[in-house]
Amino acid sequence: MGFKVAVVGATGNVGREMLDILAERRFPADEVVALASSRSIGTDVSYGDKTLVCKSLENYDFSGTDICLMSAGGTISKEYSPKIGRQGCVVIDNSSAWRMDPDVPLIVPEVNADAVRGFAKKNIIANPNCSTAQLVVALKPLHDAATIKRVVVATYQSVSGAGKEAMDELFAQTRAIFVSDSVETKKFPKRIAFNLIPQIDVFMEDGTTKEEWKMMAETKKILDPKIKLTATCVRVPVFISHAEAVNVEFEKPITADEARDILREAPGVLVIDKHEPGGYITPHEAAGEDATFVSRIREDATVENGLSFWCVADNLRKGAALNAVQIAELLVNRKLITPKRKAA
Ligand code: A2P
Ligand code: 11C
Repeated sequence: MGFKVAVVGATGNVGREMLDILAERRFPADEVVALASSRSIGTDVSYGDKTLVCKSLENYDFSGTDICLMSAGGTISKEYSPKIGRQGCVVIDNSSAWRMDPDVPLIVPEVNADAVRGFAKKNIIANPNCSTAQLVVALKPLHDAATIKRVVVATYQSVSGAGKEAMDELFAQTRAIFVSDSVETKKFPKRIAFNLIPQIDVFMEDGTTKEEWKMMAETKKILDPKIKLTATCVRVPVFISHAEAVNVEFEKPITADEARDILREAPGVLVIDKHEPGGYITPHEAAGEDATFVSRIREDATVENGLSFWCVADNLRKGAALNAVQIAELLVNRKLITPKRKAA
């Protein structure tokens, strides 16, 4: 018998991607259920070559469900994930609601798979923020080789990270500018079309934004609490994939050639790094791909043991849906869960 899997937020950017990836990777599911708000009851969503009809999350009985992939935002997750967990269904949550809870593992399978063992306390496992996920995939092998002291990162984040309404806003504004119509701003604090916005999520008291804080706090929890990290997170008028300009200071010497060789062997990483025009990966090329692409690897002579690189990944896949499905695969492959429905 296979597993029964529910996808909550099945009509959203990440939820749709979760369904695609479950089908693509042939996750051993006997039954997949699509859930969203009551507004979406009856809406069709694709699961491989099948069509699922959305049901409402409210009052859904999870007692026969093994795994719930949850991507409906933090407020919904805070309310529902503990209840679902108590019904014996493991929640893999894509929101920020549980990431810093000491009883909830925060997992990127290529980086800290062993930490998943602690999931049974609440039956909740957290998926990191998209900008953190790709960063730690690239940092982990370098940290193992030369011990990271400090990271300075600037992000270039696509609008899909802010949900499907945000993608519609970039499209509508771009169109409005071309046809000389009035430009409406709803989801973003300023115009995003043909512009950049140096604010993602709300401001913290110290002037950083919550997105910048998340990158710092989540990297510490997933990779190493000793790593110092400072981020500047910027929204760019790109639909899919986040890019990051990363500068790293190490304790031990490491050359660009050594880093390139290490990254070429690293799980989840693809190095595309030719010193010629176009010899690097851009967000457009990373969209729809599973890898975290690393390019522009070079030594930084302004600090001792410094390296800089460029890192790009599909934020809806490695940054969200793919990572969540990989966590589900980890539970299955390590036999940490078994299907509730047994063979007759
Ligand atoms: P719905 O389409 O019914 O509103 P995105 O982040 O791309 O905007 O998607 C958010 C997802 O979260 C959507 O699938 C949305 O469903 C879902 N969602 C929003 N509110 C709820 C709710 N109260 N219960 C269940 N799912 C919800
Ligand atoms: C963005 N990184 O690009 C955000 C989206 O904590 O899961 C994901 C927010 C989160 O807007």
